[in-house]
Amino acid sequence: MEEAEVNKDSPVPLYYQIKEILKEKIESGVLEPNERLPSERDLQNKHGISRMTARRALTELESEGYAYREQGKGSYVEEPKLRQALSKLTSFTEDMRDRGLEPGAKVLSKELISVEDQLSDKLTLQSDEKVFLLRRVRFANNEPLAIETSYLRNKFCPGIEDFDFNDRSLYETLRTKFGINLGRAEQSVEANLASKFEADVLNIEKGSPMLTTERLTFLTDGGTPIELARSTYRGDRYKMMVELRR
Ligand code: 16G
Repeated sequence: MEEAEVNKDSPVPLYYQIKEILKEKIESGVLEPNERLPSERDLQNKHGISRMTARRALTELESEGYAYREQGKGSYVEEPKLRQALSKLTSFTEDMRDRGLEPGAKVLSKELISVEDQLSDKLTLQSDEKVFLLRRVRFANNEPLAIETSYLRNKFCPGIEDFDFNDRSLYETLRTKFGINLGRAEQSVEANLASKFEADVLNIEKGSPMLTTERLTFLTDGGTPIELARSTYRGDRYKMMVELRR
């Protein structure tokens, strides 16, 4: 294969050029997931650069989520991030199946509660209205990816607290057991760092980058909120995609 060369006269730093060359190979599939990347020494010899420069290129590739390091062995190509299209109102189960991955869940907590303040306003709750809280770790092919916390207006789905959400989809349950069809949702995404709790549950380092979302979902009338979900996804495994039209 024709190799891209570094340009030593360019104002673009050498480590950056090397990183971009490797990124291009990963994105085009020339280097496949879990394939070994060239070592610091390989890069040094091949491009006539310093060891420091080679190391920096590899370290940055890791921090951008393109590579991972195996202690004493070298750097390897990371699996591509999972894309979540923000234009479609889909469930976690549907998102994973679309990608050929096996969705999974582990319930962390499940209870009927009364809520106040912001949450109650967003869900437009009446004063004595109960909310079903469901907090789950979500998996793809057994890898923990996210923690999702859903607050559902119990009056639309009385008895939902009796279902076992370790092995069933929430949206499917709403549809098939309660005849609830979802119409639209409003969703925000922001950056965060993993707390100790999130890190322990998701098996990542405390302080890892996370994408935190809040989704308010409405019934088909478009104006009645049914679910407020606050979820946090591993930043190294997730990419949120939005389609823009003009
Ligand atoms: C998605 C939703 C969440 C919902 C869940 C249901 C976000 C950003 N999105 O992950 O609101 O509770 O799907 O998934 O939180 P399930 O039908 O697979 O249980």
